[in-house]
This record gives sequence, C-alpha cells and structure tokens, in this order.
Amino acid sequence: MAILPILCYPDPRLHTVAKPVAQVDERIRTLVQNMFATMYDANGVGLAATQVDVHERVVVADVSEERNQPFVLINPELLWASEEKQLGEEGCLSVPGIYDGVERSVAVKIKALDENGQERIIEAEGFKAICIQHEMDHLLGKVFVEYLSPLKRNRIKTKLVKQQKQVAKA
Ligand code: GNR
Ligand code: NI
Repeated sequence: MAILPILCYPDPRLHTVAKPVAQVDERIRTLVQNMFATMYDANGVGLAATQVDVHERVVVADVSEERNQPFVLINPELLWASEEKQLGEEGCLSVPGIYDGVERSVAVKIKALDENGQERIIEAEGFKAICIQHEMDHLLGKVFVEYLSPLKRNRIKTKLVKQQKQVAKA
C-alpha cells in the first residue's frame, strides 16, 4: 500500500472532471486500497480520486468515530437529495487548515458500485450525507471553497499559495 500525494488548492488539477470507471478491476482495487491508506494517514473522513490526481469516478470514505466503517463509491449517481438543507462546518484535505460553513442537503440517496463492481443503493443523512456530497463535488472538479464568497475564496487562495511557497523553500 502507498500513501499518495494530495493536491492542494488552488492546484488547477482539482478542477478536472473525472471520467466514469469502465471496469472495476485490480487496477481500481489497488487505487482504492492506496486511497484508504492515504485518507486514514491524513485523518480524513473521505477522499476523492481527483485529490490524488487520478481523474476517474472513485471515492473512499469512513465517517465512523472508530474509523472501522470504510465504504467505496465508484461511478456514484445522485438519485435524490432532500429539499431540506443543513449548514455544516467543512474542511478538505486539499484545503489544509481552512474550515467554513457550507449548506448541503440533509439527506441523499445515491447509487454506486463497490470495489467488487456490485451495484449499491446508499441512503445517508447528517454528516455522512455532507461527506458524500463533498466527495461527489470533487469528482466534478468542485472544491468546497467555491461555495464561499469570492472575498473569502481569494483570501484562502493567497494564504495557501504563500504556505506552499514556504513549504517549497523548507
Ligand atoms: O476530512 C474531511 N473532513 C470533512 C469535514 C466536513 C465536511 C467534509 C469533510 S471531507 C474531508 C476530507 C476531504 O477533503 N475529502 O474530500
Ligand atoms: Ni475534500
């Protein structure tokens, strides 16, 4: 298993639209294993392939307290999203150190393949629903800061660019 490098906002590759997975094979299962290793190593609750510069529709997640309920979403499709919205504090492994409120549907129903190519229907609410919506956005090239005001987004951009220059010098 490998820990993969995570792209950092404002890296333009984060805005790539991922392609559907044509076949759930060993290559995809290896990617899934490496994504879980990367997500758990970074203490994230989810990770989209886009964040590790692989532009295919693959998401891994685990929103459990005990970090023992992993799930995989391959080619996820939104079947239903509640009209009712909730405001939640979000963070992102690709936007380190930044947290802000985002409005999302309280509940969602999605269809996806698991790591064996089996079709699954997943109904989620609360934090799990937020996480799934956040990850599905990544596959469309969307990062949560795009829901914030242009002023906030520009401040975040400047801060992260500075931070990354510091890291590069160190
Ligand atoms: O680890 C993560 N925490 C989180 C908190 C609130 C809303 C969404 C998330 S997802 C994030 C991991 C990540 O960046 N996934 O793309
Ligand atoms: Ni994210």
